[in-house]
Amino acid sequence: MTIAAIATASGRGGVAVVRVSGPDAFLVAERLTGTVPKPGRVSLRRLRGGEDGRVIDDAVVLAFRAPHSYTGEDVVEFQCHGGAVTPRRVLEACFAVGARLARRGEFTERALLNGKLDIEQAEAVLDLVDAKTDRAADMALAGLAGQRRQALRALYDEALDLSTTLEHALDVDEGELPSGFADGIARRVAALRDRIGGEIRRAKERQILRDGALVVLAGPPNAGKSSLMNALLGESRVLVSDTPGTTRDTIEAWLDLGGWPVRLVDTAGLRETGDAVEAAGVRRAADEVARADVVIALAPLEVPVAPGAAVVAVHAKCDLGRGEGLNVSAKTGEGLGELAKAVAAALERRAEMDGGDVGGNAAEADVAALTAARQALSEAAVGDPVLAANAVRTAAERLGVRMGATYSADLLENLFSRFCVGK
Ligand SMILES: Nc1nc2c(ncn2[C@@H]2O[C@H](COP(=O)(O)OP(=O)(O)O)[C@@H](O)[C@H]2O)c(=O)[nH]1
Ligand SMILES: [Mg+2]
Repeated sequence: MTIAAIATASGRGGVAVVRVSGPDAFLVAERLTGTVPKPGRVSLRRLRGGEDGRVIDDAVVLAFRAPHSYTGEDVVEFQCHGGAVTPRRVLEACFAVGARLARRGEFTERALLNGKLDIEQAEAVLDLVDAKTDRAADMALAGLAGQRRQALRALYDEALDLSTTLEHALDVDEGELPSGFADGIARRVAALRDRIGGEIRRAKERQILRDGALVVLAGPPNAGKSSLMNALLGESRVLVSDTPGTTRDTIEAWLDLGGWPVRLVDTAGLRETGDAVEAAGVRRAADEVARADVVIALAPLEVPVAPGAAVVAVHAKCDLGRGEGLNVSAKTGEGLGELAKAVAAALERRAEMDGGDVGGNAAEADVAALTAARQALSEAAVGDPVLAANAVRTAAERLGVRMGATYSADLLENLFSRFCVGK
C-alpha cells in the first residue's frame, strides 16, 4: 500500500514536503504532474489535483527508486509551498489517486522492515528530531551511524573471547599453560571492566540527553528564585516582585546548560502558609524538588531530594552582601556562568553514577545489561579459575542480550507512536 504524509511541521513556512512511499509512488507523481518522475533527478513540475484537475502548486519533485530510498520502497517527495492550504491540497491529491495517510512513524517503520535501519537507528531518528541541544543531536547522529551497536559488539566479542580462553584453560593441566597466563587474564578482565564502565557512562549520558535533566530552583519566598530563572534564561520569563509568595505555581522552560538539555523549573517559595492556593504551590514545589536531578538551593533545603540528586547551594543577591555557597546575582550577572558550570558538572557526575531506573528504551536496557556484566566481571577477579570462567561467561551472556536483541510488538508500537506522521 502506498502511503503519503506531510513530512514538515505544520504552520506558516516557505516550503513543505509531502512524502509518498510505496509501489504506486511514481504513479501518484505521474497523476499529479503528467509525467513519470526520473529517479535521482530534481524537476520543477506543475501539480494538478481536485475533481476538476485544477493547478494546486508548482513544486520541486524528487524521486527515488527502491531500494535506494529512506524507506527502501519507491519514494517521491513534493517540495511544495508551505502554509495551511497547499500542503493539504497536495496530500489530498495523492489520496485521490490511491495513496492513504501514513501512520505515525510509518516511513521509518518501513525503513526498519526493509532493513534500511535497525531499531537503534530508528530510535536515533526520533532522538534527532527531538534533540534540544547540539550535544543531544550529536548523540543521535552517532546512534544513527551505529556507533553504539559497534561499541557493544566489541565488548561482547572481548567477553566471549575471554570466556573461551578461560574455558579452554580449565581443560588443560596448569603446567601446560604459558607463563603469566593468569596475570594476562586478570589484566584483560580489568581492562574489559573499565571499558564497560565507559560504555555505562555513555549510555547514561544518552538517557539524560534524550529525556532532559530536571533542574529545580528552590528556597524561601523572596530569595530571588524567579529572578535567577530569568537571568539563566536570559529573558524575563517569570514575574518577579518584592511581595513574598508571588510565584504560586511551578513555571518551567527548556535551557541548554553546557550541552545538557535542561528543564529548568521555578517554584513557589517553600514556607508555611495559610493561603490555600499558595499552599498547593508549595506542595508542588516539594514534589519537583523530590524528582529533580539537580536542585539549585537558595537556602538550606527542608524538603527531601531524590537519591543521587545533586544540590547546588547558592547565595543569591550577592550584590547586596556575600555569603556561603556559590555567590550569584541576578542583578549584576555575577556567578551565573559558574552556576551553569556547577549544574553541568553535577549532570556529568550523575551520568557516571551506578544504578538508576530501568525502563523501556534502548539506552536504559543497555545500562542494565552493562551494569550486570560489570558486576559479573568483579566476581571473575577472585582467582579461582572455575569461578572466573563462570563469571566471564555470565558477563558475555549479559552483553549478548543486547546484541541479538529481539524486539516485542509492544516495544515497536511504543517507539513508533512517539514519531510524528510523515517520519
Ligand atoms: N539586589 C538584588 N535584588 C534581587 C536579586 N534577585 C532578586 N532580587 C529582588 O528580590 C525580590 C524577590 O525576587 P524574586 O525573584 O521574585 O524571588 P522569589 O520569590 O524567590 O521568586 C525582588 O524584589 C527582586 O527584585 C539580585 O540578584 N540582587
Ligand atoms: Mg518567584
